[in-house]
Amino acid sequence: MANTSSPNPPAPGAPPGFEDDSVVVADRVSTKPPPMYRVLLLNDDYTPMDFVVGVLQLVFTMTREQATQVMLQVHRTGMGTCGVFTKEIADTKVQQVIEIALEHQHPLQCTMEPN
Ligand code: TYC
Repeated sequence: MANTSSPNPPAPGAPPGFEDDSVVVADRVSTKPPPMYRVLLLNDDYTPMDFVVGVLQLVFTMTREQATQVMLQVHRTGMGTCGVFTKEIADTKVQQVIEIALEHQHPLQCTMEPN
Protein backbone atom coordinates (compact mmCIF):
# COMPACT_ATOMS: atom_id res chain seq x y z
CA MET A 1 0.00 0.00 0.00
CA ALA A 2 1.28 3.50 -0.74
CA ASN A 3 1.19 6.38 1.65
CA THR A 4 0.26 9.50 -0.24
CA SER A 5 0.01 11.78 2.80
CA SER A 6 2.93 14.11 3.46
CA PRO A 7 5.38 12.51 5.88
CA ASN A 8 8.51 14.01 4.38
CA PRO A 9 9.81 17.44 5.27
CA PRO A 10 11.28 19.33 2.33
CA ALA A 11 14.89 18.32 1.78
CA PRO A 12 17.20 20.93 3.30
CA GLY A 13 18.59 23.09 0.57
CA ALA A 14 16.25 21.66 -2.07
CA PRO A 15 16.37 23.73 -5.24
CA PRO A 16 13.39 25.88 -6.16
CA GLY A 17 10.51 23.72 -7.36
CA PHE A 18 11.74 20.68 -5.43
CA GLU A 19 10.73 21.77 -1.92
CA ASP A 20 7.42 19.93 -2.00
CA ASP A 21 6.97 16.75 0.01
CA SER A 22 4.94 14.82 -2.53
CA VAL A 23 7.28 11.82 -2.70
CA VAL A 24 5.24 8.58 -2.49
CA VAL A 25 6.57 6.40 0.29
CA ALA A 26 5.73 2.72 0.60
CA ASP A 27 4.62 2.25 4.19
CA ARG A 28 4.35 -1.53 3.95
CA VAL A 29 6.65 -3.77 1.95
CA SER A 30 5.36 -7.20 0.93
CA THR A 31 7.57 -9.91 2.36
CA LYS A 32 5.23 -12.82 1.58
CA PRO A 33 6.82 -15.64 -0.41
CA PRO A 34 5.05 -16.39 -3.68
CA PRO A 35 2.59 -19.31 -3.88
CA MET A 36 4.40 -22.47 -4.92
CA TYR A 37 3.26 -25.31 -7.17
CA ARG A 38 4.26 -28.96 -7.25
CA VAL A 39 4.88 -30.44 -10.69
CA LEU A 40 3.74 -34.06 -10.86
CA LEU A 41 4.53 -36.73 -13.40
CA LEU A 42 1.94 -39.46 -13.99
CA ASN A 43 2.53 -43.08 -14.88
CA ASP A 44 1.28 -44.79 -17.99
CA ASP A 45 1.86 -48.20 -19.53
CA TYR A 46 3.46 -47.06 -22.80
CA THR A 47 6.06 -44.31 -22.41
CA PRO A 48 9.53 -45.90 -22.39
CA MET A 49 11.45 -45.57 -19.11
CA ASP A 50 14.52 -44.13 -20.88
CA PHE A 51 12.38 -41.46 -22.48
CA VAL A 52 10.98 -40.39 -19.09
CA VAL A 53 14.50 -40.24 -17.64
CA GLY A 54 15.63 -38.06 -20.57
CA VAL A 55 12.71 -35.67 -20.17
CA LEU A 56 13.35 -35.30 -16.44
CA GLN A 57 17.02 -34.54 -17.10
CA LEU A 58 16.20 -32.00 -19.79
CA VAL A 59 13.26 -30.15 -18.25
CA PHE A 60 14.15 -30.39 -14.55
CA THR A 61 17.95 -30.40 -14.88
CA MET A 62 18.21 -33.64 -12.89
CA THR A 63 21.21 -35.94 -13.04
CA ARG A 64 20.60 -39.31 -14.68
CA GLU A 65 20.54 -40.87 -11.18
CA GLN A 66 17.97 -38.39 -9.81
CA ALA A 67 15.83 -38.75 -12.93
CA THR A 68 15.92 -42.54 -12.67
CA GLN A 69 14.76 -42.39 -9.03
CA VAL A 70 11.84 -40.10 -9.90
CA MET A 71 10.90 -42.23 -12.93
CA LEU A 72 10.91 -45.40 -10.80
CA GLN A 73 8.81 -43.71 -8.11
CA VAL A 74 6.24 -42.77 -10.76
CA HIS A 75 6.38 -46.21 -12.33
CA ARG A 76 5.81 -47.94 -8.97
CA THR A 77 3.30 -45.62 -7.31
CA GLY A 78 1.53 -43.95 -10.24
CA MET A 79 2.80 -40.45 -9.53
CA GLY A 80 5.91 -38.56 -8.50
CA THR A 81 7.18 -35.05 -7.82
CA CYS A 82 9.48 -33.41 -10.35
CA GLY A 83 9.95 -30.28 -8.24
CA VAL A 84 8.24 -27.32 -6.59
CA PHE A 85 8.28 -23.97 -8.41
CA THR A 86 6.56 -20.61 -8.69
CA LYS A 87 3.41 -20.70 -10.84
CA GLU A 88 4.98 -19.36 -14.01
CA ILE A 89 7.92 -21.76 -13.90
CA ALA A 90 5.72 -24.75 -13.00
CA ASP A 91 3.38 -23.88 -15.90
CA THR A 92 6.27 -23.67 -18.33
CA LYS A 93 7.75 -27.00 -17.23
CA VAL A 94 4.40 -28.82 -17.45
CA GLN A 95 3.95 -27.46 -20.99
CA GLN A 96 7.49 -28.48 -21.96
CA VAL A 97 6.96 -32.06 -20.77
CA ILE A 98 3.62 -32.35 -22.58
CA GLU A 99 5.07 -30.87 -25.77
CA ILE A 100 8.11 -33.19 -25.85
CA ALA A 101 5.88 -36.21 -25.16
CA LEU A 102 3.45 -35.23 -27.94
CA GLU A 103 6.32 -34.69 -30.38
CA HIS A 104 7.40 -38.27 -29.74
CA GLN A 105 3.84 -39.61 -29.64
CA HIS A 106 4.10 -40.83 -26.06
CA PRO A 107 1.13 -40.49 -23.69
CA LEU A 108 3.28 -39.13 -20.83
CA GLN A 109 1.23 -36.77 -18.65
CA CYS A 110 2.41 -33.99 -16.36
CA THR A 111 0.37 -31.73 -14.12
CA MET A 112 0.73 -29.28 -11.22
CA GLU A 113 -0.99 -28.56 -7.91
CA PRO A 114 -0.67 -25.90 -5.22
CA ASN A 115 2.02 -26.99 -2.78
N1 TYC B 1 5.34 -47.32 -16.79
C1 TYC B 1 6.21 -47.02 -17.91
C2 TYC B 1 6.76 -48.31 -18.49
O1 TYC B 1 6.65 -49.35 -17.87
C3 TYC B 1 7.36 -46.11 -17.51
C4 TYC B 1 6.91 -44.77 -17.05
C5 TYC B 1 7.48 -44.20 -15.94
C6 TYC B 1 5.96 -44.05 -17.77
C7 TYC B 1 7.10 -42.93 -15.51
C8 TYC B 1 5.57 -42.79 -17.36
O2 TYC B 1 5.79 -40.97 -15.85
C9 TYC B 1 6.15 -42.24 -16.23
N2 TYC B 1 7.35 -48.25 -19.67
